[in-house]
Amino acid sequence: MANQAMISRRHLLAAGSAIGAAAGALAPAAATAARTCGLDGLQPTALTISGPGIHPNRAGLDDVHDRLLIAHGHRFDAAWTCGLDALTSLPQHRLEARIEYDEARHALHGPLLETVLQAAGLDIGTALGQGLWITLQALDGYRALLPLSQAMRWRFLLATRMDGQPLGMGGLGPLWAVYDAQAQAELADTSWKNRFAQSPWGLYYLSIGAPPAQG
Ligand SMILES: Nc1nc2c(c(=O)[nH]1)N[C@H]1C(S)=C(S)[C@@H](COP(=O)(O)O)O[C@H]1N2
Ligand SMILES: [Mo]
Repeated sequence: MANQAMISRRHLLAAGSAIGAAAGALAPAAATAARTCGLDGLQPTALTISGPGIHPNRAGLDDVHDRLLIAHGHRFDAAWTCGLDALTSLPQHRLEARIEYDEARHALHGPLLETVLQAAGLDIGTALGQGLWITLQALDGYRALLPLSQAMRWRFLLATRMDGQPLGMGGLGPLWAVYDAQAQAELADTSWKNRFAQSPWGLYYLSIGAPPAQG
């Protein structure tokens, strides 16, 4: 663990301008977030998280590199980002749940959303106290928006594997935000298919923010 942290720090220091500069300005809690995700420039970004309480390890949106985020209408001045290896090196959770597509039970593995948000520096208690919401943005443009309190109550998993197989691009992956839809009492009156509306496959971006304005 200590060794891993050292390697990550070395990568971080070698990673140069934006990341190095951000790391220099970080408080101790944020250093943990940065350590969790040593960007060595070899792994593509798999997940980006922005919003109040997130400890950034990258700068704001860049017109050249962030095409999909921009196309999907997202804006931020700083964010936390990491590759798939960093996510699979976090504590892993196993969820066995009946999924929508074949209505069969499958074993899903990956870090809990809560764990990932904490790795990104978020103080969950503070965020819940502020009544914040979370947006889960998928590659195809689909997005789910729900109170963070609901996402924590449903114990969202960011699955990277199903039945042992990595989830991939073109399928449900590389990240699939899932929960046990059958186990949620508040979904009992919802039709089977509609219980999965908050479960974006191809997840690539999370945004923490204020509740949506009442329409
Ligand atoms: N990326 C992505 N995830 C998604 C959706 C989608 O269109 N794209 N649809 C949602 C909805 S409304 C439901 S009911 C389930 C199943 O939708 P699907 O058949 O489009 O996967 O996935 C959810 N996750
Ligand atoms: Mo749906």
